[in-house]
Amino acid sequence: PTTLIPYGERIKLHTNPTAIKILEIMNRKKTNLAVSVDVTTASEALKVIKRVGASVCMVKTHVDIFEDFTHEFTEELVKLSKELDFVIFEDRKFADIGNTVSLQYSSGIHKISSWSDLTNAHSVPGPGIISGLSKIGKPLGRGLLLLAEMSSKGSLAINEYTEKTFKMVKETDLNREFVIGFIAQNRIDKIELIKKGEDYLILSPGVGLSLKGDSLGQQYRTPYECIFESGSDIIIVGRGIYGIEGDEKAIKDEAERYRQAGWKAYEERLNR
Ligand code: S5P
Repeated sequence: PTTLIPYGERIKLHTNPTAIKILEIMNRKKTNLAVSVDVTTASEALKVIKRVGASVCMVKTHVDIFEDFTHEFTEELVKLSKELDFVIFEDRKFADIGNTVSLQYSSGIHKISSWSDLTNAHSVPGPGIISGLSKIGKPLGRGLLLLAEMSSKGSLAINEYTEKTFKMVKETDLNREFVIGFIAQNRIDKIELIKKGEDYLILSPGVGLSLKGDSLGQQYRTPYECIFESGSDIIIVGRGIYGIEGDEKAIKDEAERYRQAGWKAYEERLNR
């Protein structure tokens, strides 16, 4: 199965430039950690990114949270992504018809497609959402993840919904030219795809080393549970890292602690 193949050897199974870039960075920096920077100002986000950048393969944003969003922020973010070697993932969770999402992706205040390597979408509208986003993102070498499962309590994205999301991708984007993986809690590409040279990236949010949950339905698992037990490829950590009490160094150290935990779980998985 995919989970026994090193990240570096999975590069050749992809053609999408963003998928290749992610796996190359993971391999080079020995990290399967993505940090989610859900703070309310762009200036605070940049501070966090500078502290965690060395430990991550990916920085995830919700730019619609920022009170002070400007394109100077995205320019600075792109610059940092090159200097510190990570990909940018705007967690936009598109959920509309193809025509609308293509406009939301390319236009408006945020112009997400112009700076974000990766974004994501719900499968609820059907395959048109993939086509709409692909029209904009594919020519730019961007990647898309579909949400097949969620970390929150009571999520409706389970069982048949999850399976149908996976099938939708297989049927809509035959050669994985744009959809490079899924947000999921488990390895959902259970079929022995790898034999056919097919590979998807599984990214799991809801990760904490000591956090157990919040009052709004979030549920956490450890890096070990995600990577070793569930076969996920990348852990997404938000409050567990940027929310840590302490000085500047505390965030940097915490990111490094999660990187090590995630990488150790991956190495154990390979040697299983
Ligand atoms: O199912 C999901 C999907 C996502 S992308 N559950 C999630 O929590 N997320 C996102 O991951 C969420 O929007 C947030 O940005 C991050 C988790 O943050 P944390 O602070 O709970 O680690």
